Amino acid sequence: MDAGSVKSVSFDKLDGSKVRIGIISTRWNPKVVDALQEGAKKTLLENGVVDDNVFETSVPGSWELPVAARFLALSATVDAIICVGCLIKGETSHYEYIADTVSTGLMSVQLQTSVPCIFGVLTCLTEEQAAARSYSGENHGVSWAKTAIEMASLRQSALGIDKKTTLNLGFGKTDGDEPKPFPKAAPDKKIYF
Ligand code: RBF
Repeated sequence: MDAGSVKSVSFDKLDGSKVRIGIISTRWNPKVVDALQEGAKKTLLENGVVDDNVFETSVPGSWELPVAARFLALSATVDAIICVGCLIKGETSHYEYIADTVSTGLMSVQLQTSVPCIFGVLTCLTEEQAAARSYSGENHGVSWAKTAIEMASLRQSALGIDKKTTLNLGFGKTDGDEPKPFPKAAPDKKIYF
C-alpha cells in the first residue's frame, strides 16, 4: 500500500541571508557528531547564511543540550538553534532516560523561548545506524540545517522582526527613536552566550 510516506523532507528554495543560527554540538560520539555538525554548517552557508551569523559551541553530552539551548535562546542572538548529538544504546537503561528527556527538554525550550530548537539528536540502537545517518550515508545534518533556516525565517516573520536593522518585539520604538541594532549571532568570536 502506498500511503505517500517519505523518508526525507522536501524544502522550497531557502534564503538564509538574514537569519542567525546557533549550532550546539556534543563531544560524545565525535566521529558521528562532527560529520553531522559539518554537514549542517556547510548547508547553512550554501543556502545563504552569513558565516558571522552562525554561532557554534559544544557541550559534553546530549543531556546538556536543553539547558545550553535555553541559555543561547535567551541571549537573543539567534533565530533558531540546531542541537546536534548522538545517543547510542548501551547495556544499561541510560539511553532511554536521556533520549526521552532531551527530546522533551528541547521541545520545552523552543516553546518557552520562541526560538525554534531543531532536534538534531540521532537515537540509535547500533553504531552502524549512526554511521549510516552521518559520515557514511545520508547526512541528516543537511536537512536539520534547512529546517533551521525555514524555522528561523518563520520566527522572524511571526515576531515582526525588521530583518534589516531592528529587533522589534512590539515594544519601544516610537517615532524619532533610533532603531536598535540587530545583533549578530557571532559579532565577536570571543563572546559566548
Ligand atoms: N551522551 C551522548 O550524547 N551520547 C551517548 O551515547 C551517551 N552515552 C552515555 C552513557 C553513559 C553510561 C553515561 C554515564 C553518559 C552518556 N552520555 C552520552 C553523556 C550524557 O549525555 C551526559 O553528558 C552525562 O551524563 C553528564 O551529564
